[in-house]
Amino acid sequence: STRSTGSGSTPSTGSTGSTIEPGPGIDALRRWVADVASLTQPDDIVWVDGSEEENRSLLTGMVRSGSIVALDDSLRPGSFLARSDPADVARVEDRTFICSATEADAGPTNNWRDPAEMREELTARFGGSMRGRTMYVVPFSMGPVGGAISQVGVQVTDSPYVVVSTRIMTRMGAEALAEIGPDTEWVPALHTVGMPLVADDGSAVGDVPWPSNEVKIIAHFPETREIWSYGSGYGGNALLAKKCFALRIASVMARQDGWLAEHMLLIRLTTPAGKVLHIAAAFPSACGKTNFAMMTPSLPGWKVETIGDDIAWLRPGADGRLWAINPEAGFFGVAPGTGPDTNPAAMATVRSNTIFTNVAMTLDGDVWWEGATEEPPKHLIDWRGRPWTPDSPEPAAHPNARFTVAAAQCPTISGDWDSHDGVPIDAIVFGGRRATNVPLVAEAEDWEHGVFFGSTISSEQTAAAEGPVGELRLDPFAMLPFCGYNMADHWQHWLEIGDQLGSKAPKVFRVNWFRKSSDGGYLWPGFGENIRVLEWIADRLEDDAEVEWSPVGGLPRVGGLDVAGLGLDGFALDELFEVDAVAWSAEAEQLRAHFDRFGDRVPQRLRDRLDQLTRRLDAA
Ligand code: GTP
Ligand code: SPV
Ligand code: MN
Repeated sequence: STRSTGSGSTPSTGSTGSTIEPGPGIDALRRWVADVASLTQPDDIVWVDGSEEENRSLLTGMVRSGSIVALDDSLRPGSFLARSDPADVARVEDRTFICSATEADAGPTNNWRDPAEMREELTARFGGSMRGRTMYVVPFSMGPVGGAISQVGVQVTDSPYVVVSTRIMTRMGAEALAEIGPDTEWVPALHTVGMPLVADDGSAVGDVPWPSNEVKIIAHFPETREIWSYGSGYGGNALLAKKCFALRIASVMARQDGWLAEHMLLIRLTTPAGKVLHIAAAFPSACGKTNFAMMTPSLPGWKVETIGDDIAWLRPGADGRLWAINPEAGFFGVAPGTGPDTNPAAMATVRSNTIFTNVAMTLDGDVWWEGATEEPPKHLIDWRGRPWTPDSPEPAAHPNARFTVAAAQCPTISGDWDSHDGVPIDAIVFGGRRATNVPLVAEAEDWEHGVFFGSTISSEQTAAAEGPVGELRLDPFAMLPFCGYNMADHWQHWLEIGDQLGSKAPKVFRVNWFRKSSDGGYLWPGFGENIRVLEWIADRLEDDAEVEWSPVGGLPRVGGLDVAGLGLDGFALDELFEVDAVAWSAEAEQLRAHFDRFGDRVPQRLRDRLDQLTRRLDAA
């Protein structure tokens, strides 16, 4: 049976749900679940336990109802394909809200709504929203259960897809529930796809494979640490443990309690000499975190092990260094572009027990996406379920098609990926997708300069969110869509963490794999060749490489970066590192406008760094 903790499958008749009050502890949890049920009116309540048996029965039920397809068991064992509604394929940033008490606390880069007004609107929308459906109560731990920096949350959802996905992405079920004692703080997260199966007049509504609503609202209440998500079943909109909790709400917790919640991958790097280094890197969505985290180094003797591919929680440790954990337990990775040459580790990870969303299907029941093989199969079913051939005008997989798979299945996973204390960080890397201006790698002078790097990341927009792909935007700390409070306060918080770390602070770097030549091709081969940049970073950490200081940071000296065998001509190398003072002066003016958006919340130390950049460019 999937009914486990016996906390009543009949909704409580207690309060009306208009005043859902989160609070610490298990009694508060029971009350909250009862209140949500009386508001949303599901047919059934199921407390999930996370067991294998429960998972199998959920998947079987979804196959039977047609909401997912079982892939061929010999080609892709234990794996499934979900096709979303074509209008529900990515995060919806313009429908994502930070409902802090004051608008200034959300800051100019977040959509803000008055918390009382939003609560009222959501309460109305959630009213009866689960009629005819099952409401799942999903306890989860972010970070290893009982770990020093771990946190628990409970998501209520009417989507079984969300349940099976959360089981992969977090430590979900009985163990997490057992963490919630009378005094435990847990984050309540409400989710509905917003498509009840019973209309207001009582008539039945037919279900669809991917229920969702035209209206989508992803709301966060930082002061009460609550999440309400309405109308979407997709990824970051619906798997609330991920972006909503582990970044937006956690960033608020982290600021209050002296740690950091960041959109960062984590790796363990072993040099040929046997030196072990841990590196955290922040790149915006669909800008290479998963690929970097699973890198197969092209240089002999180097080893990269995966700790996390999307989110890191970092905290100063007792030894004064910065320690980090991956709060997740799985990967929700971009499928297109993932192939045996670019990311063999990811290809091996998704061989089995994987939920694919919006990829194409082969006629024999396997999956395919652009880049999975060099040549596409002659016939496919595209991500919308339509026949597809190589002559079809549209891609077979949606550009934001994803795989959901357990981290433990990754061949490059590090032995200490789920250690309770995490790993000590040696270097922090910021990156973005920039066709121009930004050099392949640059080093910050110190932590403060590194915070300046982070605060000024810009990147060309990708398909990970709704919006114009390719448009350049400032994405500070790769957190533009994920910071739960005023972004300028985030920069101040980073400066304060640096003050605390002092000489034990990690070194900071900026990278750009995506610079293009005038003919439009990438100048840098990327992927496994990115080890060459890591080699230079490792050498810098050991004081083994020289640096040439430019207005935009420290660059490798000529010959300092090992490019042997890449076939890059001197011209391409020059282009990769060119710092064009005129173009950068224009960029600096954009950065000034970027800072001005935040008014006097911008730390003076960062403004000074910008002035310094301008002075250096003028002198160059
Ligand atoms: P999210 O899961 O959205 O946060 O994305 P991510 O940052 O993990 O990006 P991911 O590694 O999935 O890569 C996104 C896209 O960038 C894929 O199509 C990759 O093939 C491509 N990509 C990743 N690394 C490189 C690289 O070094 N060079 C080039 N040219 N493309 C890359
Ligand atoms: C991202 O967009 O950064 C993702 C995918 O990792 S989602 O979970 O949808 O946010
Ligand atoms: Mn991401």
